[in-house]
Amino acid sequence: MKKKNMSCWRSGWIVFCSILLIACNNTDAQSGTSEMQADDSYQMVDHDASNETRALLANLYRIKNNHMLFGHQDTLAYGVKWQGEEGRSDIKDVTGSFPALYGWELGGLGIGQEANLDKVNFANMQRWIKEVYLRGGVNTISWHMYDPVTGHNSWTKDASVQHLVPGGKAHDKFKQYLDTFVAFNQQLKVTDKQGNQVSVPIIFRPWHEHTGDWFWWGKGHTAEKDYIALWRFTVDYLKSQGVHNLIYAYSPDRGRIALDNYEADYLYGYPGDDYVDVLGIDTYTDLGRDESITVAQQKDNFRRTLEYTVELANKKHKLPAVSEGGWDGIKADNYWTDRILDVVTHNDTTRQIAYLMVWRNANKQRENKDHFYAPYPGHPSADNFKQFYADPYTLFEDSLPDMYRLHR
Ligand code: BMA
Repeated sequence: MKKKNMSCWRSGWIVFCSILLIACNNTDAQSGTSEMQADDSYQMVDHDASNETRALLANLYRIKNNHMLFGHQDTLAYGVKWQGEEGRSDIKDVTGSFPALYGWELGGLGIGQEANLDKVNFANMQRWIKEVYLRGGVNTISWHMYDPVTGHNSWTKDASVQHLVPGGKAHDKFKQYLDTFVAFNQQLKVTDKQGNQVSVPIIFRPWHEHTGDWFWWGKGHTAEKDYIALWRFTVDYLKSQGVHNLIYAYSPDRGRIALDNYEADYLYGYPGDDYVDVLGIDTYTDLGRDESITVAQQKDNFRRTLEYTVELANKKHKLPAVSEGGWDGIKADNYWTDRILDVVTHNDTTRQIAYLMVWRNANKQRENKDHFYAPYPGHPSADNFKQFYADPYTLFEDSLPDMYRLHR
């Protein structure tokens, strides 16, 4: 168990649960609805979302004012200096705990590959997703989809989205791509401790970074209305196929959002409040990449990014998150406490960010490049990361409450 202030966490949780119990009893008495609907300040995209999926979102909301889940992409699949070792993660190697949030990537699924674009076998991914759930962790999935029209990978500027949306010439083909996810998702079923069959809840983050122009669904070569139609169709289609374990995360890229025009830039392509559960932001820009400005300026920009995202999320009754980001190579020894913790805990607004996920630790032997966003044993920021881990504000898997049940 994480050596942080667990007693404080527990007592806070007990107080919260007591309040919730009263609220639930009232709700039950008045309307006959279940405890899952006790919080009515937001509506889920999927009105038929499973109880576990509802509970996950509700628990993220409840946690977000006091804690932030830390996430890492591909953490179980490989690390900077290892691959193919079950139960290993660079985060666990450094802290003793797995991260609270696990990112996974589907690129290659639509074209029938056995492994994704980063050579992560899909069957292994499914097994890990289920293991994570049973351990109490949270899973999130992105999709660098190959272009169904041209066959090119995501990083093309082909104007294809217009052909995928309803009425487009490749619409049926696009549905087949989505069907590969439906089939993938059908395998994400586990038997929980009570003996129930559960579809593992997933924070699904399609069509990310569309404010940039590097993906074929990005700004510049995709009309805004087509992007919106693409997103809405994706959601409507998945629901129509009986998929009810998803929380939908929107995640534009901060690099193409002007801080002075944040809301308008952020909402470019926004599919509407009925289609989004999480207001995410992908930011590398604020977290080290932009070395042309001082550290103080970057931190100030990050603070503003967080504040604007949280404020907008609160206005729209959505969950705010840093859906993806970090600094390739982590080139500051005090990175975790200085560049991240110090800013996310800056004030009552920034503190409301629900989770922050850093990108993957590419395996050097396999990919022949330095490309990592989390520390590993021996990295100069590893000790600093232990401080980040020990801070009561950050949540790793070993300090998560049960995320899949509303606590009575
Ligand atoms: C990018 C890089 C690529 C990778 C892609 C999908 O940010 O990490 O190497 O293929 O994400 O995971």
